[in-house]
Amino acid sequence: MDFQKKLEYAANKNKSFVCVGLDSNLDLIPSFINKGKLPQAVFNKKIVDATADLVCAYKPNAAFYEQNGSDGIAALKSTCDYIRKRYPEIPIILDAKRADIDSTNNGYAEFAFGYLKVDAITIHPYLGRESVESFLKYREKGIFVLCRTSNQGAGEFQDLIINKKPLYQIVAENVAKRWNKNNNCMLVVGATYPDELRAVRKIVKDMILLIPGIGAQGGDLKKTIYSGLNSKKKGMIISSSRSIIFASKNKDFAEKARLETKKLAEAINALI
Ligand code: OMP
Repeated sequence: MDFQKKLEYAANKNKSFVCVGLDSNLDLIPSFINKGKLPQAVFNKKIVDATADLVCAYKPNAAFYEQNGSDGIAALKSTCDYIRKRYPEIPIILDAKRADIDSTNNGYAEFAFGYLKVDAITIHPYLGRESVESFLKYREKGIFVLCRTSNQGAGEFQDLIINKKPLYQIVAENVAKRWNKNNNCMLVVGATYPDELRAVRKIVKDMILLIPGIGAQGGDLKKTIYSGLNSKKKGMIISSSRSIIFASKNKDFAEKARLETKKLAEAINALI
């Protein structure tokens, strides 16, 4: 099943727009888990078991695994395998923000789609369409292109006016018009900038938007939902990491993660 179909199925089944970000920083996971083998994988599996009926996707961020070398990569692989086997209906988005010249991208894509077997990846657009063909050619995968990011300094480049338009809007236009030949492109827009989110939504109409920034980064949920929904009242993946997975550092961490996920999913559904 291709990424978008899988996403739609999981979102409908679980009635959820919520993606749980598996940003399982080894320094922040409960100390009683941290002592065993591949603690990040042990932690993730418990979070996944507690939330799998409440989400539309999972998004592990590669940074938190790479920082721990081979054990981190093994934990990431073990997490992806676990989700794929136990919850095959739920798509995995690898947050890796890759993109380089073509030959290098083949290596990145092979790691994500060949080795980890994830359903989607995040990439940045800076090198242009020709270079990211190595990702776009995977028709059945989701390719999330950074468009307007959630960080404070996002505007330094992304808001620069070129031909009377901010750069992030040109990214949205190009991805929609020139990059999306295989209908597998999507955009990343931060919840911390609802006005920019609305502007992107006007450009891409029905395209799926990955929207991080709710929770720890303080994005406004109501403004995000009203700005991000498409004409079918769909088209959003609302991703939150720390406020869910680190809701408790005690034995009840998975239970608390479930509560936070449920709270967010219900709050979103109440606004639609
Ligand atoms: P929390 O702030 O803990 O919910 O984590 C946000 C996650 O989303 C992190 O993994 C970030 O790397 C990622 N993210 C952003 O925070 N801002 C962006 O603009 C884009 C992303 C992303 O691509 O997911």
